Amino acid sequence: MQNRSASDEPLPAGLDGARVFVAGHRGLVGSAVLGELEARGAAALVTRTHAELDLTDPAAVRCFLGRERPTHIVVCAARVGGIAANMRYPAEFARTNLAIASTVIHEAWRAGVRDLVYLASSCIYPRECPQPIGEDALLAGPLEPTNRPYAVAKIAGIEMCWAYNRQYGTRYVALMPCNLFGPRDNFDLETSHVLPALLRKVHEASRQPGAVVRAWGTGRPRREFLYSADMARAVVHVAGLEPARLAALLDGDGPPLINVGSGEDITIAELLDLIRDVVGHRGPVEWDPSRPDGTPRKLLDVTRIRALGWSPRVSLREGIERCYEAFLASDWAR
Ligand code: GFB
Repeated sequence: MQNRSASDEPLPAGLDGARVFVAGHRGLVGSAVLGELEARGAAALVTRTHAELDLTDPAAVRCFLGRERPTHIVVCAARVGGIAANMRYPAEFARTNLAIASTVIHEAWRAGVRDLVYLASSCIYPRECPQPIGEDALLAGPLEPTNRPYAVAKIAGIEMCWAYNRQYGTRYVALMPCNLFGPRDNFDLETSHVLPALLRKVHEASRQPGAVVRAWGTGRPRREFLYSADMARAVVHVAGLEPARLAALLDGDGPPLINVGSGEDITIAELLDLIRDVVGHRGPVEWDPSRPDGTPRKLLDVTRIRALGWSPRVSLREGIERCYEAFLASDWAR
């Protein structure tokens, strides 16, 4: 089962007759967005694999957009990873994400694409922020050092969306999701995010009596999680807003930012307990404080997306159950 989606919702009016390019359609979010659009009967969807189109190559992207002429672009493509990947590959995280933003946003405008949804992340906000974090916290303080190159690259993309809206009258919107998870997640233990990593560790320990689950850090940081299919519903909802509602959103003083989250966070230790419960693991757990905790907390203020009419449907427990099902059916479990 991949990306079971909320297909009972109609295609929003703003996407009637749209031709949507989903950039990064094989990733965690991009595959969910594609599934959601297909389930809602979107007629014209355009995709390219990484091998077919390099999104950091302006000439290739120009040629592709000129040929395919999408009306909407959803930018899910990115170089992403968990706390260890961010620390190990800072140059790639900075360079690739900057290049994707600068290429795709600029070429979208050149090709006359009026509507674009750009995905960033809650780690773009300052490390020490009043909680929950409102969209106005952008650039209000120093960033979390473990993911600063990634965050700066994503902030550059947000600023481009805003700048192009102001100078060229485009309607480019940036979504800030909390920590996402779901089918097609990365379960590699050194590069993944915490939820898939712990799901795999707990699964493997549950198959070997007495095996220890080794979790990183202190377990005390708090994180907010959202299931990928719910994120996809948010993307489709925002991409499909009627022009007047979108214009009202973009007319404000601040950047065209919208937080997307469940509205609740839990500690990493609580997350581990929940995962052990879903998997049925009773064995020992050890914490490795030599591994970084990262930011202490990043709970998003989701007032804006709620006011636009979106709310999540999948609870954290149900999401973990679905994700575990997908993991068991994947090559990662072999
Ligand atoms: O999900 P995660 O890797 O990244 O880690 P961030 C979240 C928390 O889980 C940290 C702890 O406190 C980790 O120390 N943790 C415990 C683990 N056990 C594990 C484990 O086995 N693997 C992993 N990966 N973590 C990322 C940013 O930050 O969040 C990205 O680096 C992005 O840029 C993403 O914004 C959403 O939540 O700390």
